[in-house]
Amino acid sequence: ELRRVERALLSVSDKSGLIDFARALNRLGIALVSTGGTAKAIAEAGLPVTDVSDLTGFPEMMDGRVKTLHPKVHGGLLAIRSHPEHQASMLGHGIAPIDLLVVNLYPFEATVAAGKPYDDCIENIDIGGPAMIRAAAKNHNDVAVVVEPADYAAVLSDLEAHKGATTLTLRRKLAQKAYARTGAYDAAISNWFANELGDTAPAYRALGGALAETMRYGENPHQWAAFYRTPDQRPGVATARQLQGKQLSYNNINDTDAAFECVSEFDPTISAACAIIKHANPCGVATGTTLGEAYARALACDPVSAFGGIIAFNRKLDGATAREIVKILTEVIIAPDADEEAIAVIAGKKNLRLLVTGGLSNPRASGLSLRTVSGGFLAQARDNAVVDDMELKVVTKRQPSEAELADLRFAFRVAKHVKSNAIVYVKDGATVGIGAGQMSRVDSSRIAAWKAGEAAKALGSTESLAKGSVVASDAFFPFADGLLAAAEAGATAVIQPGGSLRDDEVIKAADEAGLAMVFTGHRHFRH
Ligand code: 93A
Repeated sequence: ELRRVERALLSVSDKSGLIDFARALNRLGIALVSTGGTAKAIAEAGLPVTDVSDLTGFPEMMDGRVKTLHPKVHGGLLAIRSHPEHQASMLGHGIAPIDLLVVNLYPFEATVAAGKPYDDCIENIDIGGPAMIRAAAKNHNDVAVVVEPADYAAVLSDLEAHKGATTLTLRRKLAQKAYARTGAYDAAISNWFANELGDTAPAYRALGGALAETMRYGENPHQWAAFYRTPDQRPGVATARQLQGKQLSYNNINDTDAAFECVSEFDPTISAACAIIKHANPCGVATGTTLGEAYARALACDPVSAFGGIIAFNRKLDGATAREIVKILTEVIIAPDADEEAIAVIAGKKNLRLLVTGGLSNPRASGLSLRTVSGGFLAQARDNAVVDDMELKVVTKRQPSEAELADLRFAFRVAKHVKSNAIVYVKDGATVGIGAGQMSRVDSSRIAAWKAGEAAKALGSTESLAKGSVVASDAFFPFADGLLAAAEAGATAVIQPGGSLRDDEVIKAADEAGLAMVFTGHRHFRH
């Protein structure tokens, strides 16, 4: 599997490290063939080099567009050395083997990045380079291919260690890199074209998505946007059937997903459930014996924020509930199904979108969660942890009552769907105060408590809804302050992951305040 290198072809735009590498190849007795600029640089360094046009018998022509695209080059790269017919073809046509190919491509990406005009970008699309790279990589059993200066050292040490030969292990690795390079190069060209055309599809094809629709705009009107569907066919916003209403916007789809993923946490055989979402955060989540009751209780948590919200249900939408919903402005309703009466009621609101999914999203299903960062993207497993599967540990002197425990579970289930720092107050299977997205946990605690007071006022009550509630925190309380804010607001029991350095302090504070507290051992950050 060792292959002696007799002849190398070098054709590089990035000439860094070239001369040292060429000199080392020459010292190993390797003959050098090269294209215009590369040959010139090598010759100027005093090294012997053959011009590729002497090899092909053709001048480099058409502004260099055609210089290496010739059977003398491609035959020399592609011929299987041990193949009698390939051997015969080489002999018959005067083709000499090329055992090492050193190419780096016209700087297309850099030309685009420099904001150069259209024609310059086009001229920097390398054709001959990728053709040679792909040919050599295909024939890696006989040929080594180097696509960036960073690999010169590894190739030299292989050659030096094996008396001017390369190992199959190295050639394979180089072939893999070669195709990665040509793949990325073509993707860059395609993305550039897409950008020129205002087409958004190719940028995300790599993620396995198929373009479902382009939207009028993204999160803001100056941002383009499109929706892609992945092969993952879980019931949800991507697979739902829209029965009526305007086209969903970018923000609608994002919020509808948040709403449906949240409500899907609630087993429809146990109770009806409703989640109302604004800006991807729940402003009310509740269970009930009927959807109508669940909706009314979810709405009561924060009726001001719920205006213009998105509503998700875990059961088939009925007419009575639909009649309640249309009393205030709502953007989207999503449910596993809707009965005829509900459909007829919603039909009276032309713009209101009604989506049916055919089922719920399994909260335990695995999946992928993605987000972009500058210059890349982050991928992680879907948060499919469910509080019912967690081992809850009571850490206080007081045990939570059955009713408290049920509410604690409910609260932690909701907290999973609230942006961190998340604090959720719950009473009798309904949220009564939600604090979302604060940089400090104690601020989220205070906001949630304040909202519980506001919700009470809206109901004409002077006693905060947080009185006699339980509270969930998506991550541990680092200090006792957040917990004490919750106790002060009237919470009687707490659920949180635990695991703070100051757990002892926090538990002591809970005991002193007469709270019951359970640890889940699981965190539900959501950013
Ligand atoms: O214009 S090309 O697509 N046509 C070709 O036949 C060809 N062969 C090599 N570009 C071609 N190349 C590229 O030229 C190489 O990939 C390399 O980037 C560049 C080296 O040119 P020079 O040696 O003249 O600096």
